[in-house]
Amino acid sequence: MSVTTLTPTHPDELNELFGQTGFIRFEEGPGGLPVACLKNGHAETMVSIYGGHVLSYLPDGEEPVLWVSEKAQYETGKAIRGGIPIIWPWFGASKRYPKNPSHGFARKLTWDVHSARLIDNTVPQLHLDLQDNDITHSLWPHSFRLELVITLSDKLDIELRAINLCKNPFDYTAALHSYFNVSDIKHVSVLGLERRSYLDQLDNMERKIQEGPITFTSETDNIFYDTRDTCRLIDTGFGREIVIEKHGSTSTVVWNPWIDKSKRMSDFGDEEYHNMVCIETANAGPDVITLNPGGHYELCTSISTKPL
Ligand code: TA6
Repeated sequence: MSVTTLTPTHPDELNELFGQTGFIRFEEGPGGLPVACLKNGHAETMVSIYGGHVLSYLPDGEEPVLWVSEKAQYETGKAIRGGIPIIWPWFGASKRYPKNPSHGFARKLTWDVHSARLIDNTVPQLHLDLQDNDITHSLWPHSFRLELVITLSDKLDIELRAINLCKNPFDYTAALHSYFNVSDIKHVSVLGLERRSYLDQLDNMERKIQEGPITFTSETDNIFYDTRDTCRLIDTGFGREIVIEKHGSTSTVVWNPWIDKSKRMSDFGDEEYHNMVCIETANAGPDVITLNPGGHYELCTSISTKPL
């Protein structure tokens, strides 16, 4: 069952329609997938039209902020390991449709380019859409539109707007599943979730409380809920902190697969867990969003860096 997109996917046609000389350019990316490259005086970012997937964020003169596995697969029908996968309309396994793929379908479909523009002649902004189609209907019986707006200023801003086009309400969970690049997992800590409650996905979703800063000595897979807090990823090896602000999100998921799970994933190098950590801006676990007919809801994350 194939679905064609509303807009072209060849870079030449996309540049003709949406290119912004010097700021937004469409190219053939990894695996031949069409990507949009956004750049300004501070940084550059690459976005795969397939999956609506931010692949990189590189502030000038810095180590990459996002991590992508060297074993990532860039094939339609597969999720790209790294960057910022769009998790929608369910986080993890679907309770209602348990046979459906984990983490929903949005990251495994080609999105449409809605528009590309330059704000104040310096800030490139890309807007992608995903509309319900035969494939989504076979997995989830609702009409919707997702609008993904990516803005590159001195921060990387990502807004995922969900719109209910049905005659009935629907529930969903979601995440901007950000993989961050770190010098070494032993040299990092996460601030901002102290004293927050979380569900431990490795301990039968046991409810626990985070005492101090999060550090990593084994597989970690925690859904913090009822938190609107900004997180800070402190990396003493790179001498920087990554600041993860958020809006429209009451969950933050923190994940490192560590040794055994890394080995079980074919698109994840056995030793790559040393150099990544996921801090995901989400609405997951008990934080379910209900959209009424015609309603919309925005999940937003804003990523920036600061020297330590
Ligand atoms: O966000 C953490 C998590 O739910 C982990 O349990 C792990 O499964 C990760 O997502 C990656 O999931 P994926 O389906 O992309 O392999």
